[in-house]
Amino acid sequence: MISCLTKAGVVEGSSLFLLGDFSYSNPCLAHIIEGIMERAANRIIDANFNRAREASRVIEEYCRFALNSGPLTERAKKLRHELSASVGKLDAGRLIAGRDTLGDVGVGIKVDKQLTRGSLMDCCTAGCKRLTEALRALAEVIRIDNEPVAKEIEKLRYDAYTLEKDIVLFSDTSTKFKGVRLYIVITSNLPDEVFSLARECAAGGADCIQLRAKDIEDDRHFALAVELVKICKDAGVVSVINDRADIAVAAEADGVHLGQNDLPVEQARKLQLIPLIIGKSMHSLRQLNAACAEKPTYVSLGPVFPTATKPTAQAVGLEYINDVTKVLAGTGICHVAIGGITQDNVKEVLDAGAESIAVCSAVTKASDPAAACRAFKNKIETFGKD
Ligand code: TZP
Ligand code: MG
Repeated sequence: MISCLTKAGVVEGSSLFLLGDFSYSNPCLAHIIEGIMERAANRIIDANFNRAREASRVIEEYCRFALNSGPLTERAKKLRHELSASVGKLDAGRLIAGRDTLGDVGVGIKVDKQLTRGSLMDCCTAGCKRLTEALRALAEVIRIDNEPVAKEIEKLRYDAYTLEKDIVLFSDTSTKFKGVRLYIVITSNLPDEVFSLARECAAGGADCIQLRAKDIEDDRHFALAVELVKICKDAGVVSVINDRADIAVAAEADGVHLGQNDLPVEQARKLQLIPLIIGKSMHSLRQLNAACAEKPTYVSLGPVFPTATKPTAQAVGLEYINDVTKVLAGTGICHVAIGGITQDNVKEVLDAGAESIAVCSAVTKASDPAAACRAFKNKIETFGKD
């Protein structure tokens, strides 16, 4: 099967030492060496096929059970199946015949920290590294005898790199956003007002604060964003900038919130220097598929009720919240319900299936914004426990 392997063979442990391109005077010896090298190649293919399959299964389980992301799970699964299909084109009998786990000299060899796994993400990262290493080893050895299959394996290696990147971006941003239950939108372009509100909301337990500054020059907008991000970072609160991906990136905010007429999610993502939380407004079921296809970190659903903060927008109602949150379950995309939410109606919104609540005027126009945040947070956190 792998005849050319013998050309540069160095066979240890069998008392045969050969270097260079030999023409064997003894056909019997040549035949033996050829067999030994073919077996070695089959062992490498068998071991790395198993390694790659197992690694892709770890990745798939992480996407499925930790990230709860259907699309990423599907990609990991597809990669595993394509790998099996490619290796399935080789001679399975020879591969398994070469297996010698007990005689494998590499089994007991360990290096420091090799097995360090501090989190599920570490398991996934280790799986991604192992997968691409195994795919590289597979392609190298398979190429000796079967260039078309080697090419398929190489393509899978590039798919694996892209999958790893998408998992890290998704994992980083959605993990950060998953902790957000109370999201405060500060609609103002006045520095003193923005900063004092941000401090009070952070003190009151807001998990995320969005700067929604309209009618403002870029330089002033940027300065507002920088200070807001600082306040949020100091308080351990997620910071989001409305409308402007460029300002969000330049101010090193955690995220940007995009409306239907803002930059598309994909283009905003291209600007990121670190994984950027990307939110997208969704006002109707009709926009659901398009919004999901863009793979934002979260979508905002609203306005749930009519609101003076966005007077031209049509209220979507509680049934819509119920419908959309059901569809979003299993996509890995988070959501916040927004629009006209007060302490009197927040329970209805949670009842309808919302897990996170975004509030503007009921907090920012309250006489004590920190106390208003505290009251909202308490209602959200105790929901379903009474
Ligand atoms: N998007 C949909 S409704 C809304 C936005 C920005 C405004 C929410 O403000 P409020 O005062 O909480 O109704
Ligand atoms: Mg906008």
